[in-house]
Amino acid sequence: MLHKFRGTLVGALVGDCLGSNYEGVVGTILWGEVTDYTLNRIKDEKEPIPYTDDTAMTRAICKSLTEEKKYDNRSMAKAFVQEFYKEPDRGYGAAVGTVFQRLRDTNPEDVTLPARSQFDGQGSYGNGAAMRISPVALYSLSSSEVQKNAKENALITHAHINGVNGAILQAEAVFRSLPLEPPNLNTDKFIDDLLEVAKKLEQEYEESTCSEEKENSGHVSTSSPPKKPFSYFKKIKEMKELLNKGETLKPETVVETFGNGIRAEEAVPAAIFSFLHKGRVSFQESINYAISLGGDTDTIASMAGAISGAYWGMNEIPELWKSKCEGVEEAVEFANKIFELKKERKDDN
Ligand code: R7I
Ligand code: MG
Ligand code: MG
Ligand code: MG
Repeated sequence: MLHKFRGTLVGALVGDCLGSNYEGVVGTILWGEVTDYTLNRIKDEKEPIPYTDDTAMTRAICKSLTEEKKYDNRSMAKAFVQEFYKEPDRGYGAAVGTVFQRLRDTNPEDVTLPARSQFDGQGSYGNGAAMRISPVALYSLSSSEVQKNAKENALITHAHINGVNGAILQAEAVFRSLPLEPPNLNTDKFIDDLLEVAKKLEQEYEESTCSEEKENSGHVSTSSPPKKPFSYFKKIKEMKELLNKGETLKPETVVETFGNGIRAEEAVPAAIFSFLHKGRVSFQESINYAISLGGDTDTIASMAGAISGAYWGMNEIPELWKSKCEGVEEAVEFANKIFELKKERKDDN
């Protein structure tokens, strides 16, 4: 299992580093171009290929978990703020810096407060909560704990339901890959499990907004209008149909179906799809394929890398990538520590 913990964090890291070469490219990228970069051109890099905000925030989660030896949202918020002000130029999303500034300047009792005031009270639907969430999946003991911790963590920066649910689903995807034994991936089972999670999240949300509306009836509501949630359930169902066609799908078709942008509702399904379609073949294919989708390449490749790394483990990540990307050693150290922490928690239970 330790090699799978390492695979998760190093997988997320190399996806971020390699994908960042193309972040923001409009449209899909030719397979030959991607593989020429990731398998040949990087051999000539003299300096380590730098990681971006995706990894910076993942590291902050690792730091908080291993220092506190438990999940604590105040400590998480503090770790994000510290990491951001230490290196603000790692390529963070345009709006999230304001959250860190408010957290630092006002030190609110409730650390989710600054994120809730963004975008007219709707909160950010960016993929920034999902992109960093893999350590939470490693740390948590059960699916319900994964969901609880991922949600709390997401709410520090992303109040929008689509940002939160994207983080929960990405964490679940990593959590459910950990116990699987490659190379015989039961794609349908994997998808059905995620469908169940998505369905429950969407039902819960509907129930909570219904009861809010009842409470508010007769009063002039001061809260923002209800946020229409994106249906991850429907999208994952489409994914199942697409995968069962049993043919190699053109990246253009995939991008038309899922998108490749900074919205969590695009990037998370695109990453899960990259794992199920190509990550089942090898770790390497998963990353190259995720990058070939274009758009938010560092983030989609990082999330696909976390899921595929949890599935394949550290030894299946190409040596070239492990030797060229910045921060691999630290990712391994964090994986070791979280592995020990989880073992202690299991023994205590
Ligand atoms: O989600 P976030 O942390 O960004 C992550 C992305 C990844 O690609 C990283 O690699 C990095 O490059 O950035 O940061 P946010 O600023 O919360 O969200 C990203 C962007 O999504 C925002 O800056 C907005 O442009 C957009 N966005 C919204 N636009 C309109 N209305 C997010 N939420 C909204 C919204 O509600
Ligand atoms: Mg980034
Ligand atoms: Mg960006
Ligand atoms: Mg990105």
